[in-house]
Amino acid sequence: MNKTRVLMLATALVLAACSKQGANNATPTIKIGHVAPITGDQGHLGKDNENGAQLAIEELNAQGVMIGGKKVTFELIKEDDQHDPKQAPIVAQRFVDAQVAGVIGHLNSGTTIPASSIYHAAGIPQISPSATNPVYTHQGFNTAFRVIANDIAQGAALGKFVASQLKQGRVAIIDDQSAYGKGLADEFEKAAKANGIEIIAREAGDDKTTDFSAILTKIKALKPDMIFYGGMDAQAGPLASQMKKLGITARIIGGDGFQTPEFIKLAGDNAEGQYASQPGSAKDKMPGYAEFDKKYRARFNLEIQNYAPFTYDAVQVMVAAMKKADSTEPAKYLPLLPATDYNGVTGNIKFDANGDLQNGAVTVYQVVNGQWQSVATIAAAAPSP
Ligand code: ABU
Repeated sequence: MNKTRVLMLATALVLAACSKQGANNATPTIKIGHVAPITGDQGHLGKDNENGAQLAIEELNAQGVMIGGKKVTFELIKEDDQHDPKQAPIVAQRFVDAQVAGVIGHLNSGTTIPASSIYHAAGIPQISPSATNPVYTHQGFNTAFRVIANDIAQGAALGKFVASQLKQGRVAIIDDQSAYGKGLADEFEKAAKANGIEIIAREAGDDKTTDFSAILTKIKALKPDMIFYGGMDAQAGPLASQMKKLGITARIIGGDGFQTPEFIKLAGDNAEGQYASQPGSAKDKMPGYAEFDKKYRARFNLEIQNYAPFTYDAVQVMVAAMKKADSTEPAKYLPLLPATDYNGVTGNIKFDANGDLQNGAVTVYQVVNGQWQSVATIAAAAPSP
């Protein structure tokens, strides 16, 4: 072999070694899945969730997270399930195939529950920031967690509030037949009856209903003190307006699905005086809410709709477990998630044996002068069974 060939071979070997070393030192990219309805009538809520998760990912990447002796980069893989229970397992399988390290989502109980069995079978940790139906964490899946109080707590708090603070005795219930809307209405009905309230009607639309005139005409004849609505803001907004049009003066009360600026935008003046609850302390009492709100507005030029602080916390909780395990492998960090003790924007996050939030309070808000104002925070009821 002549001198030139020897030199070329040596150079090639050095380059190959350098490139191998480079690959070993390269910043690993860790995929975290996020899923919510990004299109359709809940798109504003889905985007809000996605933005909260995105903000957490950007901050973590800017801080530089060391795991397994390497600086890792997180990438949010974004999916849209259109709040469709049939679409959710398809999206879940896409995440499994993409080998995501964890999933933040889904937004809706009706999608979170069917998707959860796919994540469980694949051993992928799932943290929902917003799905509140108790079934999600009561299926015996060690992969299922949520960072928001469930509807056993929310229904109990609402029943107690209507009876003891508003002192309303005759309530009509309407729900949207979704896992969330019907589930919350069932929990409210139980709690209301236990607190001495008479449920004078139980009616249902679906999660696309925006014309409530037939249901409201029936209910009006029964002269309710209040109407409980189990569902989301895209339906609750028109419901409030149609009540006014029919001359129904009873107030609406419901859960987190419509405790949003979007409800006020849709209902306009008819939002005034209506009530809705939100799991957690009052927003102005959440430890990191004001700072988060500032960062969120600066980054997205939007106001928070609802669960963005919860998705932000969900990402942080997942990454905290990875850091503690010094691994982003689901099998290695999943066992550390149940021991989470994380002080987030929304408060302290600890899970019970089911993966539900421990000690989750519920706050009831009322629209006053076109803004949601907190009127009562009700401590968590008994822990979920
Ligand atoms: N928690 C209300 C909205 C999401 C859901 O549970 O379906």
